[in-house]
Amino acid sequence: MNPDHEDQPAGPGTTVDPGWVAWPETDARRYRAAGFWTGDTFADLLRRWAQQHGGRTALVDGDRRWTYRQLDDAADRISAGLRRLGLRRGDRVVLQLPNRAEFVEIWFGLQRLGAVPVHAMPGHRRAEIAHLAALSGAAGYVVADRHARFDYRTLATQVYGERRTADEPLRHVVVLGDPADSGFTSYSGLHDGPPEQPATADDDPRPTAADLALLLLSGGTTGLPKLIPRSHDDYAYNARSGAEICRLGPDDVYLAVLPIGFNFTFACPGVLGTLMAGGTVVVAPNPSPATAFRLIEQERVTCTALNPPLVPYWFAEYADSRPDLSSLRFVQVGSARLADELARRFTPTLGVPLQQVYGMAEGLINYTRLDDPDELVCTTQGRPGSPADEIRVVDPADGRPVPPGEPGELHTRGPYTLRGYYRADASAAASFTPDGFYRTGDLVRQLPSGHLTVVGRVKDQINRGGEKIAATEVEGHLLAHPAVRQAALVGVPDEQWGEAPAAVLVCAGPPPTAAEVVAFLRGRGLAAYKLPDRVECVDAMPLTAVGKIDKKVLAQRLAATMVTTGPDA
Ligand code: J2J
Repeated sequence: MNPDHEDQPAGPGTTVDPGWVAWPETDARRYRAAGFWTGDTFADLLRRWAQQHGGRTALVDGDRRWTYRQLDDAADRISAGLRRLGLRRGDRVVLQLPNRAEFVEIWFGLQRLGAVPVHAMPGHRRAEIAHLAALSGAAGYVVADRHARFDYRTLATQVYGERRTADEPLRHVVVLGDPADSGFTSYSGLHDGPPEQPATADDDPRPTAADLALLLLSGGTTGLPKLIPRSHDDYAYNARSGAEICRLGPDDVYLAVLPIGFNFTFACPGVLGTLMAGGTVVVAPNPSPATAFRLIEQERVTCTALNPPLVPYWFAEYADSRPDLSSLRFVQVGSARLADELARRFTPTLGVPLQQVYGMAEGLINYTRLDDPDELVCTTQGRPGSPADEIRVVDPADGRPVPPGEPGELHTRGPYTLRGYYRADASAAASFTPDGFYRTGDLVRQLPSGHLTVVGRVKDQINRGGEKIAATEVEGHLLAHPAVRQAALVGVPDEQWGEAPAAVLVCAGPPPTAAEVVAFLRGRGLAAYKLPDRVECVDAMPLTAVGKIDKKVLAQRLAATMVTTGPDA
């Protein structure tokens, strides 16, 4: 706990970055007084963990291991290297690395510099990265050389070309691995330099815990995806509350299976929560169940987090290879709705307790508790992680609370839920109520115990097994096709992903084939998970009473003409 933290003012003006909306001072005071916000920055936290747990293992990646002291030392070196390069406190840096321990090293290196990591996913391509870089005004971009048969240096060259002459130029690209002839900075060069910070005339004051610590990408509903500002205070609490709920301690070993920069993997309680508890983080180089099982046995992993599509693969691989999973205390499943039927089979099949997690990068995280009765664990997506999380379940039409137990839209406010998007335009205000509740766009029912069941969605988003697709973003790209006059992206049921995107188009002249549409979207630099699995051309769109494209009707029509591949087909 930082003894000065009570004196730190919150609100605009305290941060070097005016792009985000801080909590009102009255709430900030309350969160500090209750001990939720401790006044520690991530740079301070890592230093303290190194003092407390120095020789213990913090990180494992293949046969490479980092003690807490080594991780702390790496953060110093990287911070000094980034500073030599010309990066400064407050600079935003897009971080796009696969599951490698270096993600954690550089994340803390950026924190030590006071720079702000912007979490990108490995699947993101030019459209997403250029948008992230522009919206955040990123000065830096960190990539791996190659991963999963994709050359990130080519992507970085494109983005750098677009952004280097912008008002807020992208100045530096760092490559983990071989920069080849890209001309970019090599990560090892940064890492292997002296740990001393070169003193400069403009030596920046240290960031405070009320400052912006990182930016996460929202799933998006309208327009282009937005950036979520997270402060040190709020994000550290996000991880700590998760660690307390999961009772993490120094003997815990967390396996990062999902992308490490995903909020779920990184801080719920994930990587940060495990480090806070003095435990060990093991990085899985790929999400396959065979890899996970091998690492669980080798490293005696105690907990991990999955998305629902992985669950049947775990069942199948378990039946085949019968691994020893006895070290696992629990497995978290979240990011999309886990079918009750799979939830019920989870523990009988794998012999491991299940924890459902329903969270969002915007803040609120719900967890089923480790001692909850089976019925709650198998049919709900948990209850809020903090006693200070405020929940309202309302009629989306008028915002009035629905009767207890009835479905309604979830609105929430609390010590780790944002009050506004980063550098948001006026349309983003619609995501919040006048009294600062975030409108999640999720339809839930709340039980008397406080547990929430996710029953649907009012936002125009498709959840492809945990990967979120903002329909309007893809529609914008579809409309750029010369033959397309109208476009709608809708979610259709999918056996593997739960839900998958389908595009419905009204075209002028001969309609493009599905393959042409997908190639066109790829050419525009869209991530593969956003590409429609199905493309249908129609003469006219069904319209609602107010003249909008009726996506409910479209979804019904698509479902009615689904190609069934089951035994009854
Ligand atoms: C149904 N829908 C869910 C669940 C998320 C932990 C866990 C997940 C995320 C995440 C996260 C769901 N059942 N169990 O950041 O820290 C849908 C909801 C929600 C949206 C948020 C974390 N868990 N969802 O998924 O920002 O629609 O965060 O509003 O990517 O995912 O997506 P995202």
